[in-house]
Amino acid sequence: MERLEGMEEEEEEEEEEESWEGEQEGGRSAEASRSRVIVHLDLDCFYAQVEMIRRPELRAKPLGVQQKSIVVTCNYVARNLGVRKLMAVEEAKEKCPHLVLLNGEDLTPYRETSYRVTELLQEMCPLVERLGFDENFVDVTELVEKRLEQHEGPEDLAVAGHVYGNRALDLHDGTHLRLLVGSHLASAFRSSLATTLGLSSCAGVASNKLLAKLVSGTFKPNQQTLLLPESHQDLLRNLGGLQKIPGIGSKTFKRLETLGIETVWHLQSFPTAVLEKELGLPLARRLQRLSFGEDDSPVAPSGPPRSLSEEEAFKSCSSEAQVKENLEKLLLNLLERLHQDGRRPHTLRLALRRGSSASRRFHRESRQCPLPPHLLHRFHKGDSNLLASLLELLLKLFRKMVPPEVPFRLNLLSVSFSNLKEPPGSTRGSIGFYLKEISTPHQEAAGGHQEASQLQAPSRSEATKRKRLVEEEEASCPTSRSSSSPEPSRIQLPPDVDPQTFSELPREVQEELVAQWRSREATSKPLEKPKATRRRRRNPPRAPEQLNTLWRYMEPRWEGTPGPPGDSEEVAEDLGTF
Ligand code: DCP
Ligand code: MG
Ligand code: MG
Repeated sequence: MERLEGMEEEEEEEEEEESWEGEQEGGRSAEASRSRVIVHLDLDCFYAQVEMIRRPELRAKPLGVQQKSIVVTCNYVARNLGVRKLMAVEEAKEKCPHLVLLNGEDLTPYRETSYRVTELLQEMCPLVERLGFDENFVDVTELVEKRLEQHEGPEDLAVAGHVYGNRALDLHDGTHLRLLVGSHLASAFRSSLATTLGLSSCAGVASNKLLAKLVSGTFKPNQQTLLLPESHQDLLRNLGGLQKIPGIGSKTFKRLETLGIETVWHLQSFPTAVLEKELGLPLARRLQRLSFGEDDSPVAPSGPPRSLSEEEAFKSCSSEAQVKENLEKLLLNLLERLHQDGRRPHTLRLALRRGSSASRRFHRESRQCPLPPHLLHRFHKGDSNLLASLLELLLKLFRKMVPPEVPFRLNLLSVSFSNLKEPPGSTRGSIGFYLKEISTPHQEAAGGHQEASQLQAPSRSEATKRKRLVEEEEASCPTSRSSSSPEPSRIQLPPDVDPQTFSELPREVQEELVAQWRSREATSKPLEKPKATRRRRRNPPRAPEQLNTLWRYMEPRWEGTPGPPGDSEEVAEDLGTF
């Protein structure tokens, strides 16, 4: 399949722009954001690193990852020989005749590694937000504060990595001190990624997401950079094009260009009143704030992906038979991924792009529909008709965009499943599963159900995930508190439940559990043994002391950790049932 995530970033640039700006509205106040410490991590030559892990004998060779006729990335050996990211294969081979090219059209290994990176970071700090495949933001503000409290100052007075502009730190300045500790944390994150997953990365440490992202690539590869407030303006003015600022996509860039604004300095010094008149007050203000490096957007912890998509680009696709063939291929891949994910989609979406390569940008059209109820229960059962039914739905969506009698020429098709939910009765996301898993070793051994690894005390990451499951459960099924429900503290707990754990659960969850146990008693049916999920197999529980030294900076603080974004954010365009 084609480089989906990268392409999405490119194609939906305006969308990304919206979301970056949108986040600012709900953000913290500018005052609070000044005191934050944010780390941005970006993996080095990501796809090429994944390939080098799979084939270590290629490490010392110039290596490129090819999708269609483009080298989407290459290792640093190749970069030293003149090969660049997104170079045409032909040109790359001219620059470097010995370039080894691997096909990178199957994104599975990159996707898997990407999630392992985020999971590992989440084990070290709960506030991790994914950005694309190879980037993560980590809000380390609280870890820094804790560290400073514990040691009454930084443990090590030397900055880890570089300081942008080579400025000296003033250790009497609280902001400098916090950033200094942030640099130690960033270094620990990077070491952990290197030792655990064998991946090298770059990091930026600054007081907000925008600046951390902008500074992280200053020294590459495998290096990190701290940005002091005194250097904000230098960094911004040295950026070059305005498009380097995340949040300024092509469309906005063009609008600014027509006003004669081409650099950060132009934008900063452009009369605000004129900008407001031209672009409207909210956009004008946001853009000018971005140009000064102001960004209040919080690091929003990422949950599992909200949708799964696959797409295929081609030179031309102009018959229904070709469309069908491509859709079937995409569906097969998606069904395999859905099977591994374990959730069920409730919305199906088809996107296409027409015309020549010149009109590629911003010309995606899409239609989506809810999946009819009779199809929902056929997911994950190896139902051979499922594929045919989904294909039929997709063709109907297709015909809404391309009427039968109209000739067409497409260069991209994309299918996505969204509004993903745990299937009813799944123990994976249920609170029953949560309690079962954190039962004591003694109780589990007596029950004899759990695998050996699960008999150990849960690692913090596992516990955090379970906590999230509870939060998801709470979010998705708000239980109206019944006045007749019993006081949970007075009920008789089943033998496999740890009373301490139970007492710490929110009241609503306790009540729901009680209801679940009652119905279990009524039917005398034991709780199902939870299925091991792929995510969990990929990241088996580890004892906290095995994780890394960052544990000493932390105390449990799961209470404030929001769960994955809810489905309420999904807006399904109901095209009626088919
Ligand atoms: N990617 C893609 N298509 C794009 C951009 C990126 O397929 N248009 C993929 C390939 C990259 C990965 O995304 O390996 C991450 O993108 P980066 O821009 O971070 O590039 P790299 O990680 O490869 O290199 P660097 O070391 O410069 O970060
Ligand atoms: Mg990268
Ligand atoms: Mg990147």
